[in-house]
Amino acid sequence: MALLKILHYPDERLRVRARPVERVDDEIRVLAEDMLETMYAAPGIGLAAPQVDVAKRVIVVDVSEDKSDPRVFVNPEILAHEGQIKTEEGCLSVPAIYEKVTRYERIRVRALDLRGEPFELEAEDLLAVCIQHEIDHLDGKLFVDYLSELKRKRIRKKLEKTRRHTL
Ligand code: GNR
Ligand code: NI
Repeated sequence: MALLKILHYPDERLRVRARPVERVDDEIRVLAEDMLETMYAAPGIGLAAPQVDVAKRVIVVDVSEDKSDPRVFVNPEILAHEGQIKTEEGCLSVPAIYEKVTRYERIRVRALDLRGEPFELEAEDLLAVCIQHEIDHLDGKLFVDYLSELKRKRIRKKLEKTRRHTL
């Protein structure tokens, strides 16, 4: 088990489109375990591999209150969606910034599990929002991309400033 370092906006590595996993092997299983550990330690309710500088289509999610529902999705795809929901989002790669984003309210997702077996899942509300947020990371997209250019610019300036302090 290992804690991984989380990249922060505006790091360009968060903008790379992650590559599909061709074979779910031990390397992917270790990555998923390390991502779950990193997510819980943060703490967060989701994490995508590009956030820890791995350009592969792997995400982990746990929206339970007691870390009792870890889920791993390899090569996730949204097959169908319904409704819209506007919720306040945050991101471990955009620390201390919270803004409302509109997402699908219900989604049907297909992915591979850690044995490499395909599965499908219906998700709604926070779980659906979190999965959409994580899949966006796989496509190099961040929740700040849904905000106005002015808001995004303010956030970028703020994070560049705090980054200079912590370096
Ligand atoms: O911890 C997280 N909380 C959160 C809240 C609302 C919508 C999405 C999220 S995901 C975020 C962790 C993260 O950055 N995942 O990529
Ligand atoms: Ni995020």
